[in-house]
Amino acid sequence: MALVDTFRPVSPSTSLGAPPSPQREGLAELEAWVERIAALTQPDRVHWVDGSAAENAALLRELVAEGKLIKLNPEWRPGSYLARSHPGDVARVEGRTFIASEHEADAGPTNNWIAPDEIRGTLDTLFAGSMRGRTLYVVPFSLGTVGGPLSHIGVQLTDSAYAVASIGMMTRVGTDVLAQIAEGAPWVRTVHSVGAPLAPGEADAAWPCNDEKYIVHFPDTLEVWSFGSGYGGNAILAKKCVALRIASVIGRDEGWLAEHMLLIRVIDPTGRAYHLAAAFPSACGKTNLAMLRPTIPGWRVETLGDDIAWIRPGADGRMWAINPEAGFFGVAPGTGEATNVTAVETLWGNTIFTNVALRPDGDVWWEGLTDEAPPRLTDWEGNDWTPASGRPAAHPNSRFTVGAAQCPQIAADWEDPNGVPLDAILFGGRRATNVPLVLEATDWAHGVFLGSTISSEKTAAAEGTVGELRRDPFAMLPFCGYNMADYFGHWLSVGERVRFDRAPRIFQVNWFRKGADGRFLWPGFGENARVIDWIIRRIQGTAPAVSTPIGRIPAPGSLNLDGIDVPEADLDELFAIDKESWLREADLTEEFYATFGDRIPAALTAELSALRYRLRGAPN
Ligand code: GTP
Ligand code: SPV
Ligand code: MN
Repeated sequence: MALVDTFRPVSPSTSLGAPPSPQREGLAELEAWVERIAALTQPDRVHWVDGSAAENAALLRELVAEGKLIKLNPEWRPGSYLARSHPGDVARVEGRTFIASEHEADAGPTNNWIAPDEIRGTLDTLFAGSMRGRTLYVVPFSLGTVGGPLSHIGVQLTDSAYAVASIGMMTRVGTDVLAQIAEGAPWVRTVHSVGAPLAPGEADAAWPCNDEKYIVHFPDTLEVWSFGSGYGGNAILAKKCVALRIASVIGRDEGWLAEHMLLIRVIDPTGRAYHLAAAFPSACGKTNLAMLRPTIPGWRVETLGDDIAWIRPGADGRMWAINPEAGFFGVAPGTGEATNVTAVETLWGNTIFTNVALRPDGDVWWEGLTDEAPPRLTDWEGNDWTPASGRPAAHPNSRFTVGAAQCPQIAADWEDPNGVPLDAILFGGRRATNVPLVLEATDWAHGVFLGSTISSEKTAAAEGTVGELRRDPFAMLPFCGYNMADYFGHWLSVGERVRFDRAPRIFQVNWFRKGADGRFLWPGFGENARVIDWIIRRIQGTAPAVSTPIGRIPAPGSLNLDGIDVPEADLDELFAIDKESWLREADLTEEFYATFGDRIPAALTAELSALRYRLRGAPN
């Protein structure tokens, strides 16, 4: 079939007419690179992805025919599919993620550094013949609208059709990106192989992958090489690898910020609109807040993005942000009518689900979709399941992939290439203790200090022990492509390029504080609108706050609690600031900063000293 033939929709002599030589050079470089990688990986076929609906439909048909996707019952879930991964390939592999900068110090202590020369040799060996028996797909993608002033383009070479279908939803893919390359636009090179070559006649696995995994970034040459995994951020390289790790390096050099942040527009009861970006670590509530349905009357939220924001100081002295992605790759468990009805509505169809459970009627289910589990399911590994099975039916990091346009509350102008001006930036994490529900920074440097000290309990989004507390500054620990201390300094310097009275205000939030009995003290989800309401009234200058040693918190009575029942004792605990614990946090921050040696900006060590001074002087 046409799909598996070598197919070049844009060639210098045909679709683009007869371009002058720079244009021909742009494509020639791409073609030469594709040929080089094909010679290394030895695929049976090369397919240039044009991004058309017909091509996507053919890909999905082929994936179903090969047993790699299960077509869901169109009566319940039209145009939707279920993929079941290999049980050893279910999340990002942070231990196998490397930054191959020339100098080790440029990767910094929070990244796994590897010498570029050494790893190039390893990759050459791993990728040699790795696509045998498979198709090499050439996927040109744009992060941000094609040609937008804040957009960047790249090409992913991959032997996974599942990855191609996913990238098609998560980014803008197709021939108009090739036209940009032809015109000489710079582009990021990414190569991905599941690392499972097929001998002639050998049957394929439903989820081909390799036990050995490498996710390698070359920040000096803007390249990514990923081997062995087909899952999420390991395989959709435009997402974490390019839009965060590589883009953070480009942003450092060009004066902007690539951030692990959701982006929303909040409209108050008078109709005034505000734009908020919020950085929470993986599986800590970005998608949920991005799709917030406020429980307080008169407020509305429009979704702009749920995972990544690119932020740049504008000529007007404000900070402008775009969501570079075109879809959502969201956590399924915990997404239900009661928690995130917007997500549930978004997933009505045209969705690829990965590692959720299958219902006997051909629809999907996961923990939290409904209060009660169906009596009989097939679990994410393909085994029979009943509520008595004693294990989750869906993997804790099971996900949905869906186009952003399907979100019922997506902002009408979500694709505006200029983005939106930011009014506030929020930092958060999962903290059972210490961190209050909401806290306002006193100024930009204090806000950067708050961002740099974020810690959070580990979640299932990456391999490792769930629940363990770790530092996750700016929610960027796994995603910053260079030395994190330099990144803190970059935040400080970008802040100097906005007008002091137009800089976004910075807040820290924590939906996850728990009582002594282990239950969440704050109802969360839609009720988080009450915290947003306070934040916006702070920006308007109408909500009172009280100063504490760690920042400003709502003055008693200033948080709108009409219509919910949060016991007075819980409220006290939500905002309790224990001096001794905070002095211990300050010690831990000092230890953390020390890992960077003298690269930590002086403004941040000054913030730490000031915090200790206030804590020691404050009455208990
Ligand atoms: P990534 O896609 O991995 O970056 O995750 P995310 O930050 O988008 O997290 P998401 O919104 O998918 O939420 C992850 C989990 O946190 C889900 O199980 C949610 O139900 C839960 N969660 C989200 N918001 C809240 C909240 O306000 N309170 C509580 N208790 N849980 C929440
Ligand atoms: C995250 O882990 O922050 C995600 C999922 O958004 S992945 O794309 O796999 O990184
Ligand atoms: Mn994320």
